[in-house]
Amino acid sequence: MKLYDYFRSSASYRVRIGLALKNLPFEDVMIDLRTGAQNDATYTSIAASGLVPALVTDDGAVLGQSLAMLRYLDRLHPEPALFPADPLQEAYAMEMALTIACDIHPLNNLRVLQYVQHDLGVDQSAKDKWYSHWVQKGFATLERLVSQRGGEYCLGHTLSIADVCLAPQMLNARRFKVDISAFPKLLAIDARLMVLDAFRKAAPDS
Ligand SMILES: N[C@@H](CCC(=O)N[C@@H](CS)C(=O)NCC(=O)O)C(=O)O
Repeated sequence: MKLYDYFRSSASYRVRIGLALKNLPFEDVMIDLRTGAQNDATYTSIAASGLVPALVTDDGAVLGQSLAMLRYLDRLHPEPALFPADPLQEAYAMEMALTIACDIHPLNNLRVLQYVQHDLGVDQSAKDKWYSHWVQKGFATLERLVSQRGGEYCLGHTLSIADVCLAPQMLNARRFKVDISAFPKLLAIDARLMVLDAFRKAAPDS
């Protein structure tokens, strides 16, 4: 497999965690978001969205969307399972994962931040406020959800897709200096995740 990747991309980090948890080898191809390489025709001819990650399977199929990739990998390599077999538990795990992947991350993605800053003329401090606002709003939801359903990890005591999405988003929040002190349960789960080999190996600084 080949992963089109950028070390700081949290969506890519999700997939790197999944690959590491399942111990799957892959070729890592860096697309440098700092230089805009994601918008080059050479990349958009491979990845329709011009976003990272993109996964090229062993059969040569190209997948976009980190959660679609993780679901695909989970179907092919079920251990350890990232999507609970029980339908209700799976829906709970997806609810948390999508709170991050749909309700937080897209609002704070690079192209969105660039648009609000350069096209709408928003200054740096307003942009930072925007960023923090959406992280804190989404994390408040997650903190409530893990209070009800969490344990050692986001959903009980077993790792799931929710944890795979949480750790990268926590890292992003810290990088952008968002105050996350109001989310003690998320902080505790993140601390437990970040001692796991797969999460460390997949981390941007590893
Ligand atoms: N929903 C997509 C999000 C992909 C995405 O937004 N990737 C970001 C990096 S985390 C990106 O490529 N940004 C480039 C840009 O905004 O130009 C997924 O989960 O794969």
